[in-house]
Amino acid sequence: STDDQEFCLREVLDVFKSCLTENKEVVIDNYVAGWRGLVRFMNSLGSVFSFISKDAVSKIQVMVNYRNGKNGEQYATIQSMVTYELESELVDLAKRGSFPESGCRTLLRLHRALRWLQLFLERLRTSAADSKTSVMCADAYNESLAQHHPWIVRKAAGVAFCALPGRATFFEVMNVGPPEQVVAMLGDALPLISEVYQVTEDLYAKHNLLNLP
Ligand code: 1Q0
Repeated sequence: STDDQEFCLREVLDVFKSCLTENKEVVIDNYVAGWRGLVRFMNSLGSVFSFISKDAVSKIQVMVNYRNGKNGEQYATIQSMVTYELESELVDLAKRGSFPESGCRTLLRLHRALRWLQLFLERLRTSAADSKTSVMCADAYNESLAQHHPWIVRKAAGVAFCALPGRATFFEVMNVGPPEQVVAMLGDALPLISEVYQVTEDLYAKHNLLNLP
């Protein structure tokens, strides 16, 4: 709904809000749209982050391709995707093999990154004016995604974090208004992001999919 200049983080986070249906299914189109918005935000921070956004973009594209494919209806929600791919045996469960880009494993990578986002935004929300974004980002990363990344990726991520702009610039780029408003917006958005995260986490746990290769 917005072009590149008109980035507003509130709108992006609202997309995540709209992911959950009444019976708590996660709508993949909205989930993917939320990630698109985040990637746009990340790209506006500079080219140091492009190795991160490239990977996110390629995973987004995998999901979009499933949606547009002949079994697109099966990929309407994360729940329907899990049921479909498991019943049709389209997932490499123990080691990578015939289905290196299953919807289940691809979405799991984004899901883990959503945990990072949740932790990072929570730190930003409660941070003091002089807090360092690089430290908040690294702490959130170490608590989440880092556990799934090899050493070389962790190293590169650490370098990228040092290039993050300070808290004030960050808040400005969000385009939400003065810091008080950013904090309030994050307070509204975070519980919904957490809910999307938790619903997905519970689903994956129930089907034993949290460690897909
Ligand atoms: C703003 C700073 C962004 C920092 C993002 C932290 C994540 C660092 C991740 C670095 C690794 C990326 C390189 C590729 C890794 C893949 O190997 C890995 C696994 O996939 P696979 O196929 O090899 O098994 N991929 C992933 O783990 C997916 C990583 C996706 C990261 C997507 C991050 C996009 C985030 C954007 C949010 C922008 C900031 C929002 C903040 C808004 C509020 C101020």
